[in-house]
Amino acid sequence: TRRLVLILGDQLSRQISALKGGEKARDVILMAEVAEEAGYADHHKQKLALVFAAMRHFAQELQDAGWTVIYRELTEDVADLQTAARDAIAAKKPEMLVVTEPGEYRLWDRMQGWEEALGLPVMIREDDRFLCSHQDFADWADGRKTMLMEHFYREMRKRTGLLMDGDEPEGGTWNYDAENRKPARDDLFLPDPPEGADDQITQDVLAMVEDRFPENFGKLHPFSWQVTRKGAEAARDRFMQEALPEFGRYQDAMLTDRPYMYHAVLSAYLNRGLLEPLDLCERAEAEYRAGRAPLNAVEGFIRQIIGWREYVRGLYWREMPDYAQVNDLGADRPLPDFYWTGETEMHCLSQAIGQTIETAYAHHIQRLMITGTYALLIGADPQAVHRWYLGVYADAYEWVELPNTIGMSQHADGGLLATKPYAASASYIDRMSDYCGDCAYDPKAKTGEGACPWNALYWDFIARHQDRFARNHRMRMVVASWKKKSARDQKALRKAAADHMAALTPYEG
Ligand code: FAD
Ligand code: DLZ
Ligand code: SF4
Repeated sequence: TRRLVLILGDQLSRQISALKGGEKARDVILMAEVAEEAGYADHHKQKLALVFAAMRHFAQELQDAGWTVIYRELTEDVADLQTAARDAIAAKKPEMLVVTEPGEYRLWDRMQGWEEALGLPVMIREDDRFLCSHQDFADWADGRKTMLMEHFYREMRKRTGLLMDGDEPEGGTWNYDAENRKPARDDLFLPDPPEGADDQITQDVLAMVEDRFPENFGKLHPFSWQVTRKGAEAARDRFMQEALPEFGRYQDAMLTDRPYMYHAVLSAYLNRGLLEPLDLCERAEAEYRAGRAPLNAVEGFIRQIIGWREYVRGLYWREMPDYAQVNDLGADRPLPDFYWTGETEMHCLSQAIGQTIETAYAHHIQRLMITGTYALLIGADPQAVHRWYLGVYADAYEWVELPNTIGMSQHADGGLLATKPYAASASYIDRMSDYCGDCAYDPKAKTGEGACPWNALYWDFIARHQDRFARNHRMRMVVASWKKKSARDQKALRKAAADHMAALTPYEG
């Protein structure tokens, strides 16, 4: 049977399930840059350039390997993937369309209508790049009262055998997070920032993005992303050597103008098929076994990948489509305009947003505890927060972004993913970063001239939701502290928060 094999922009692997059983002499591969995919979010300019440059390099690689590839460039103005498929079917007359399931529900839902619309059998194959299949996740989750990540993670450790000592976890403990919360000093020796690709294909794509997406989020240059498997592997190797040993200790730390710290900066490659999760974990484990990286670093890294990454994907597919609409705290404020400009006196936010504009990257704690927590405290509409995160990061795909945003960071899912909201006041930021030292505000002052707005916002958030949080055993103490405050202090805090929120300029993009 002659097949048309559709490969999506985040499936750039020769091992992708859609290609299994394919024959070069018989089948045709389709890859397409289309308006709908480019337009479903306010994608960061660097994200668009990375998607298209990596797609074009991969198409080239397939052609060099002897495949027939139809490649549609964005300038051909193809509306959507279905149209691209229809055109290819008309030209090549295949008997069947094969595709690996898309990562995002939106596209999966569309594909359910393709057989009828395209008039041929459409085979949607499972995406076996993940270590936990939909069925595996269902087997784990069904009948459980709570779906805690930590429990899932232990199962995944046992199943993969990563960092296991027989049936026991290496070192005797499953999770070394307690060792991974060191604040950083600004005299730390940090690895150099990544260098990007600079070949002709990439240059062409950069020019196209500049031309066609001038109003999109973020800056296009400098473009510091790799666009091939080879480049991604070099970035991977560099991480293992230079950053992994300190990854754990400083995992939660933040420093002014040091966007990458000791983080991997590999999610954008993993999520596109340029790297494989198990390979990354095995290499990290080998660094530990060889005595080059400590257990807390390697365990922490492996947990992010076989734990969090697989867990949020399982949850996403289990809970969609309803999950996209949850808003358990009834939050409805628009995001302030400084999420698009970085222009705010709050140094923590100007740093996290500023580097997002510059690099299409922020590490986990910046996403969770700076831009995420601030949005949570002001009661921002989870949909608006979701749209922002889906656009602004080079690694953003809904299957991973949505649970992290709606669940972990905005607590909009009623505590399904995280048992307590990630709320924090200035003292947390002051402890974990050097941001407060260079700030116009005083992190220690609660109210009054020059007081850090986070303090009043924090208490106002607790006050707004006190009845709900009083029922949460992890939040009860905080509610009790709020209740112990004098009426005068409570009033002053709530007024400071209200004044701050009233002064925000809503984004009207
Ligand atoms: P490292 O910190 O070095 O971690 C190593 C790897 O572990 C990452 O490459 C990533 O693949 C994986 N990982 C780490 N944390 C998570 C997590 N919470 N969920 C899933 N995988 C994880 N990650 C995305 O890949 N895409 C997103 O769109 C995305 N959106 C997020 C939105 C919010 C609000 C938050 C709080 C987190 C989000 N994350 C997202 C998770 C995490 O922040 C990024 O994976 C991480 O910052 C990527 O940088 P890194 O490669 O340097 O990661
Ligand atoms: C992110 C993205 C963008 C911007 N453009 C394309 C595209 O033009 N063609 C394509 O096949 N894929 C693109 N992608 C990645 C897709 O959004 C991704 O494949 C789906 O959302 C499913 O995860
Ligand atoms: Fe952020 Fe407040 Fe610290 Fe300034 S003082 S950096 S606003 S936490």
